[in-house]
Amino acid sequence: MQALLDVRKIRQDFPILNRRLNDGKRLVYLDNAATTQKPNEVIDAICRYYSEYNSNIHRAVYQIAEEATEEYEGARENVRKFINAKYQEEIIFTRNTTESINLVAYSWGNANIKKGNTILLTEYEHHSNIVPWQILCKSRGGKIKYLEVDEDGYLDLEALEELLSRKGDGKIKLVSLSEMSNVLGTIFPAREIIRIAHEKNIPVVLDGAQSVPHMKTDVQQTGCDFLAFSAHKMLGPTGVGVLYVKKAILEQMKPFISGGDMIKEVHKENTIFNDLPYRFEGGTPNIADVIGFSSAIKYLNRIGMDNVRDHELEMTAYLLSRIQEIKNIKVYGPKIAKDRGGLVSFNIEGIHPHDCATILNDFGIAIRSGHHCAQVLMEKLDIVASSRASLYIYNTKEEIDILIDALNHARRIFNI
Ligand code: 7TS
Repeated sequence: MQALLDVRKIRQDFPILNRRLNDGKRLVYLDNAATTQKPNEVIDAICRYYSEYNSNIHRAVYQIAEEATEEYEGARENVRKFINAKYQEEIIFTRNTTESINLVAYSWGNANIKKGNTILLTEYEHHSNIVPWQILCKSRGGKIKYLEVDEDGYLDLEALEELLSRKGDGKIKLVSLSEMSNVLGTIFPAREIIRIAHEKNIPVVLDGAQSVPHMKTDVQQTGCDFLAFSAHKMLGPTGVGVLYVKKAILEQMKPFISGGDMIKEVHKENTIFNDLPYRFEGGTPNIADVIGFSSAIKYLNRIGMDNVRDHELEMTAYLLSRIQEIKNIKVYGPKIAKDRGGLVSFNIEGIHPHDCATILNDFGIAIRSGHHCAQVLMEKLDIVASSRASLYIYNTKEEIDILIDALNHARRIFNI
């Protein structure tokens, strides 16, 4: 079968993949769910901004400031197209997924959550989709309910429908969930979940931190009301996130960060806020990295998000089948590759995940170990930590083989 992506060619675009570690071992980077590597194009775009047209945006009339504004706003248009949003005004640049969700919790939440209202999350959420809601509910007198995830890493949509049908005191006012779990790897049926919620007029926040980088996103098709994601998990720089909000909802929301750039007029006693989306981007934004992110999107568009997904599916199927050859291993999440994104979390009985990651490091392999900012899920799984290997467009089957050999080596060290 012909390879889906020209991975050899792609790898040449990522200078860090030439890095040698520990007596010349090649870096095997398998921590893409934490952050991905950056291609030359992204690094160059950031360099070009600082060396050719560094200036502040949205204010000056001189040429380089106009160039910077044009590139920054061009990035917004690229993001809009990438997720198929209807209007540019619906795209807000933040620092990361965490800030995007905090913006929703603060701005939408404070206006809409009242005493006794319930927010529905799931048990597999990242802390950034739990803590802002806890803080909101503490101050507003709201409650949080968690939709259970089953042993194989799936949600029960009938249980969801039942919960969302509750009337009176326990009525659910908002659903906020991740489209793909950063621990289980499960891809959840966002479109179906949103359809069920919308039947009851309940808005949905989608945490797209793990899904947007790995598959085609179409906010008009899924119908989500809010979508949060981070540039750094999709070849872009750190320090840039996106919040998409449906225009009709955004128009009703109050600003989150206030000060310069988000205003039209300021007087001693009152302020007239700027138009959308600038009203939600107070202060000088991360101009260089937004421009870098725009390059990352162009890079992904050139590859094609369907090809990204197909490549990861092939790699995930291979990783899943090979990792299960290892004795005494417990793999979390769905057994079927197509229900997953490109990550696999696991524990080998008798080896602490941190020891496992440390031994793998001797082989030049980078994986994450720990609670993955998902301690509610860890409690559910009755573990404190796991190891996790996560893939992207530049990973190969050879790298998976290196991982499996290293895991077997770890087993031998521990006599397991
Ligand atoms: N939501 C999910 C599902 C995530 O996986 C992460 C980051 C976030 C939100 C927060 O993103 P941030 O850009 O604001 O930090 N997940 C991980 C991870 O799994 N390992 O490191 C970061």
